[in-house]
Formats: sequence, structure tokens, C-alpha cells
Amino acid sequence: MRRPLVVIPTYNERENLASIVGRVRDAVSDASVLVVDDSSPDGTGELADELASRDAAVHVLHRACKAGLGAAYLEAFEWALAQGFDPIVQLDADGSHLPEQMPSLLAALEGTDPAGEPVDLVIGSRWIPGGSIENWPRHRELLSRGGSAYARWVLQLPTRDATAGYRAFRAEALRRLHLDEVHTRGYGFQVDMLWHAREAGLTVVEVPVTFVERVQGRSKMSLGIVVEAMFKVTGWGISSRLRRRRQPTSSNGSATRRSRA
Ligand SMILES: Nc1nc2c(ncn2[C@@H]2O[C@H](COP(=O)(O)OP(=O)(O)OP(=O)(O)O)[C@@H](O)[C@H]2O)c(=O)[nH]1
Ligand SMILES: [Mg+2]
Repeated sequence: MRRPLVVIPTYNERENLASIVGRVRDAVSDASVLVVDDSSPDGTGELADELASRDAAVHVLHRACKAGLGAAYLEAFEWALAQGFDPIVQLDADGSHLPEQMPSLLAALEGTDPAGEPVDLVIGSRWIPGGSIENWPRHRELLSRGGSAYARWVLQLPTRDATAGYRAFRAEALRRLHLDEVHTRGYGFQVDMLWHAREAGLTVVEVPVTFVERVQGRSKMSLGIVVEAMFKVTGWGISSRLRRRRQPTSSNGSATRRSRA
């Protein structure tokens, strides 16, 4: 039975949280929400508790200190799987991912890919026909498109948008993905998850979304984060090729066959 959970990681999102949670509840009436807050100094965690006290479908995980988006998601996935939620959706708090487009991600997750395989993971994509960005400076667009193209090429990823954070997973897919082997805690987390999805042979499809630049609050993105992600992607690409050379008939062949964008 469908029991959707929308995971919203937060760090200093006090201005955005109430509105985004309300929009999620309006857009997908049966969705529960899990806010994962890393002890935001602006009081986002306390606001999340207040929202949870008014709405039984809202839950909160409080983490001791800012430890990165990836760490927050990994703890949330563990919680979600233990509680029996399915599917599990990732959503930013800053309004960049439109909750109103969530039904289209969830519908795609219930369908099949072009080869007729059931879908394990849906990516809300900016870089396929119908996808778009709003109010993004040109340099951010180039960085994102370039980063996606580089990761796609080095890791042979099945999607146009490799860094997108708007995603819907089947619970079973998260179980098959070897979350204990995902070690990236910061910005490269989304790419790391996609790479593990490919290695695990998950069926991945993209649906177009409109990505809106945050209006309130500050971005946590920095040049250091981008450089770190580039180095990591290169390292994963090298190790994955070496592994394939050592095991030419490993399960990766089937992974490539089953993953489609
Ligand atoms: N729990 C937790 N959430 C985080 C952390 N870093 C970022 N977030 C949240 O993750 C979501 C995405 O972060 P953003 O700052 O928007 O980063 P981004 O979307 O990659 O960058 P922009 O495009 O510049 O907005 C937001 O909801 C943040 O509040 C963290 O260390 N811990
Ligand atoms: Mg953002």
C-alpha cells in the first residue's frame, strides 16, 4: 500500500519551512513529511516541532550539528524504511523544487521505463525537454549543466540531470542500493546516490521539472564544494572502471541494461 514520505532536510530555512510543508500537504494529500534539521541556529528545528504538534503527518528528526545534506538524508532513509514508508521523496526546503510537481514524479514511479521495466527511481530533471530553471544566474546554469555532463560521462550515468535533488524512490530500491556504501555527506551526495543506483541495477527515469532559485535564505553552495565534488566524481569513475576491468562479467552489465533515462 502507498504511504508516501517527503523528506525535507533543513539548515536555516525558518522563512521557508511552513510554506513548503503546507504546499506538500496540499499537493499530495496522503503524504507525510519528515523534516531533518541539523540544529539550525535560526530556530528552524523549533518551528518544525511546532508544525508537527499541529499536524500528525509531520515528523521531525533533530541532528546535533550541521553534518551535510547527505548525512541528513541517510539518517532519514533509515528512519523511513524502519517506519514502513513507501515511496520516499527528497525535497529541498528553499522552494526550488515545486511540491505541485510531485504528483508527476509519483506517477512516473508507478509506471514503467521505455523498456517496460518497473521504475525504481524518478529524477525531477531540469535538463530534459520540458524541464526549466527560473531566476538562475547564467554561471549557475553553466556550472550545473557542466557538472551533470561531466558526471554523466565519467560515471556513465543514465540521466541528463545528475545533480538534481528532487527525487522519488521506491522503498525497495533504497534497500537494494547499499546505503551503507554511500559515504558522501556534502554536495556530491546526489551524484553518489545515482552512481550507486546504476551499480545496483535500478531502473531510473527522468521527468521534467521547473527549478526555481530560492527567494528567501542563503545558499549553502560554495566553490570548495564544487571542486570537492569534481575530484570525487573523477575518483569514482577511475575505481569503477578498474573494478569492471577486473570483473568483466559482473552485475554491472545488467545494471547498464536496466537503467534508462
Ligand atoms: N539537515 C541539513 N540540511 C541541509 C544541509 N545543507 C543544506 N541543507 C538543506 O538542503 C536543501 C538544499 O540546500 P541548498 O542550500 O538549497 O543547496 P543547493 O540547493 O544545493 O544550493 P542552491 O541552488 O544555491 O540553493 C535545503 O533545504 C537546505 O536547507 C545540512 O548540512 N544539513
Ligand atoms: Mg537550493
